[in-house]
Amino acid sequence: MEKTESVTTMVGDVFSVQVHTSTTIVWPTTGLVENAFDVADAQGGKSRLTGWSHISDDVYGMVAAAPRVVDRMEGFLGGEVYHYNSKMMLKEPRVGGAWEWHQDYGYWYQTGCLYPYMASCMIALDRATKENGCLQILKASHHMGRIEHGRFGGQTGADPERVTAALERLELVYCEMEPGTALFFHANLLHMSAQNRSDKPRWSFICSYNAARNNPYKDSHNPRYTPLKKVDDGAILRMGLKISSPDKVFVQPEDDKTAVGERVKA
Ligand SMILES: O=C(O)CCC(=O)C(=O)O
Repeated sequence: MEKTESVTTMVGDVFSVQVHTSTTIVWPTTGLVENAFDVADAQGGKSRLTGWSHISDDVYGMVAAAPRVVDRMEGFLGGEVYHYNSKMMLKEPRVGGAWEWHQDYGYWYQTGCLYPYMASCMIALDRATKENGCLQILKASHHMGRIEHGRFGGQTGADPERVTAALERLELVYCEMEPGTALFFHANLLHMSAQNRSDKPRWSFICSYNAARNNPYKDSHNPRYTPLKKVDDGAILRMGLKISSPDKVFVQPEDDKTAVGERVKA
């Protein structure tokens, strides 16, 4: 049986040593910036992200394989999980775009997952506030089940009529987060984030998991079941500032049929 009762949980200081902030690293050498792409929001803005499918031998790979993340996911989803994808969300000052209301399963339904036995962990790298476009969620909306999704800008978004009805009935929570805080949420939780009009970046790392028993029935840019090797707690620190491994394979915008992405021009 799927466990979904308490699946939206914010855990303070999951990563007591802050991995980095968007301003402390020389980003262009890591591949994270070179492989970024933009996805248009519905208001003329562009949301920037970099994605990859497999856990890599770098600090973000160690975070995605850390027991403090994976064990919680296995508790939420009621059994073994594997890594489905990781993303760096690069919400830049003043120009960072919005994410329209959606359920992640609105995307992953399209990638051949029969059940919504999927969840994500969002870790704040910068301080996330209302001003710089923190995540907004509709509390307990995952109990609504999958909502129809369509195309909004370049994104997959939830049926606006349903979203309006849900907004009238459910509590809207602004997930303001200190760096190192992690938010665990179910794939059917309705969420969005506004454009960043502030002068502060809002970078976040998101790692997502699928239940091993929910192996997709078809190929997509996201992986089929691949056993996840958990690492010990010290692995993150041992990686130090190895932000990206040289053999890391990034998702290319043309491979992702669930969104219309545009490569960022150098
Ligand atoms: O980074 C954000 O603000 C939103 C990310 C999001 O909605 C997602 O990855 O599903």
